[in-house]
Amino acid sequence: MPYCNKCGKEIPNGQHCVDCKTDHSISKIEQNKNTNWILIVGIILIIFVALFLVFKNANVVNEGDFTKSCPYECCKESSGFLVKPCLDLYECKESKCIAVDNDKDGLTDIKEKEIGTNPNNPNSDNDRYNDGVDPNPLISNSAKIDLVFTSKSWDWKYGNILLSMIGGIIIKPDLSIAEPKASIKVINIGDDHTNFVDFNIVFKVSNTIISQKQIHINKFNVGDEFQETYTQQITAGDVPDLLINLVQQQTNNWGIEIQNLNYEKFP
Ligand SMILES: [Ca+2]
Ligand SMILES: [Ca+2]
Ligand SMILES: [Ca+2]
Repeated sequence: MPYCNKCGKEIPNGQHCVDCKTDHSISKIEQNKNTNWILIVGIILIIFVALFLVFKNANVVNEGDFTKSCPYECCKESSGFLVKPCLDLYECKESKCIAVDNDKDGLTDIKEKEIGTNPNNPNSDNDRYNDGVDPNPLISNSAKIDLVFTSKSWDWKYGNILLSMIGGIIIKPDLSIAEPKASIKVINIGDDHTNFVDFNIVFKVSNTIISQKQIHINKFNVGDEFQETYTQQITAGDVPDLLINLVQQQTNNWGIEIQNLNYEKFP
């Protein structure tokens, strides 16, 4: 039986294609052809859109590998995968996002922002302890030395004063003419130790320094107490003639003082 392209079907013998009662404007075959084209164009469009999205999301494409997306929490440039960065204040370490500790003081930058310490300074309050171990990282720890006299005395040896000189001239300069004595108590009432405490005990007569002792204490912890009694032998040769005369006339005018107290301090 003859086939009519216009009708899209066979026509009985004796009839002609022109006799088809079908609308011949678009045959079924042409309709099928058009449908196929629409499908092909649609698929191509979908492929283009998919490729566009893939390349848009890739920040850096590694040489020789354009498709491997990062299967981990993060991937660095040299990882062999597409770069996948971490959030701000985190860094990629062994494919994991780890919070940054820029100044390496044991506190992350996130934590330092939270508590107000400086993420770029390991010791925000400039004391002995870094932020990560400092119980008060914004308040400087420091020793505070309290030093008091518990007693003072000055033992004049009047007999020796008389024996040590004749007519205002010292004849026995090694003779002890006085023995001042000072008992002190030192306490660290601060919140940090100090590696040293230095001070002088100064012995005076009529405001003239006639002798002094230099005291040094090694490491002194918080709450430590130190008590000591210091004596100083003063010989006739230690003091000028004038002072000996003064001592003979005014022996009560003496004084013992602490001077130049120094220890480790932090701002
Ligand atoms: Ca830190
Ligand atoms: Ca810090
Ligand atoms: Ca500190």
